[in-house]
Amino acid sequence: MQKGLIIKNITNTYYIKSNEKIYECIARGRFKQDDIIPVVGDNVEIEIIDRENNKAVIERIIERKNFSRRPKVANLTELVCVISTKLPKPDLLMLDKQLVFAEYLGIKPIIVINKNDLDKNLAIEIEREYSNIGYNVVITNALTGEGIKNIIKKIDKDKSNNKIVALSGNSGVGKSSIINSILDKDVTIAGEISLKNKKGKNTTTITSLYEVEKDIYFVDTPGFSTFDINEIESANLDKYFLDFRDYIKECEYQGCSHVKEEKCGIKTAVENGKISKNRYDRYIKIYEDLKYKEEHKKW
Ligand SMILES: Nc1nc2c(ncn2[C@@H]2O[C@H](COP(=O)(O)OP(=O)(O)OP(=O)(O)O)[C@@H](O)[C@H]2O)c(=O)[nH]1
Ligand SMILES: [Mg+2]
Ligand SMILES: [Zn+2]
Repeated sequence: MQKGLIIKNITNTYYIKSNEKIYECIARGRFKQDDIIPVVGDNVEIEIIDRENNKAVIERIIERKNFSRRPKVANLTELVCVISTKLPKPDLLMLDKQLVFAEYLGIKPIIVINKNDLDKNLAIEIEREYSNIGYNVVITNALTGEGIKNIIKKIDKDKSNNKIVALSGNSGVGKSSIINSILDKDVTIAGEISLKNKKGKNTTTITSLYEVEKDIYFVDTPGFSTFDINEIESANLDKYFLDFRDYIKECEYQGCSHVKEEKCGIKTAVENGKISKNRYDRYIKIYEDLKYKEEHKKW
């Protein structure tokens, strides 16, 4: 048995990187029975069945550190949350949702403010707001490459594990442009088609990992610009707002939702200017959205 990483999945075929080779694999039938299917990002054990043609079978999925349902990816280590200063204008509600999702997965978010050429002052303003909370923020121009290397610099390289980095952000903010700029060339995995075509548009329609540096992979998730946060429970949402953490304990009621309750530490912190009113308002929006979906869920 040999360990490997699923770098690509097309329906029932998996491409697994193991000892610097790519194996074409199928999964053992029992995974389906157990209602678990291997996904890109999974660490697996494989048994080689045809050494000449690099064919193998997935025998075991090693326990996942985290899992995203939509898009399906396992073991993310970093989430790069991208917004742009203009075209489209910054969607901070979406940004906060993605930051919350990163906390939920237990991974590090990196905020990228792209298209700094279109409104530098706005980029700096947003950078200030989020770095004050404690987030890592990088300002970029994906067309010139300015700031792009700083994204890679923010990725922890201390651990020996693979880094699996996903980008999220509304359509048009520049995710593909950022990946292309990082790669600085058309990257191919074992004869795989290139990540971009002449227009720089994504041509792949399957989830794949692209190795941008040794053991640092970027996930390409075509068809998904942002991660679905609906699996987060509204009651846990406050824990994923970093700037709320110090004040939750001052709420009179345990399980305070910080919406209508009196004697709420979060509301007091907003009044005293310790938490930004805008962040609080976005918390309420996300909270009510999750709550509504919980109440209208069809089982
Ligand atoms: N001015 C400017 N334009 C940029 C920058 N980065 C990307 N663009 C342009 O913005 C447009 C959208 O960029 P994409 O990289 O396709 O955006 P995306 O986030 O991948 O969009 P989807 O794939 O639809 O989710 C393209 O026309 C890019 O050339 C930038 O830093 N400055
Ligand atoms: Mg794109
Ligand atoms: Zn409260």
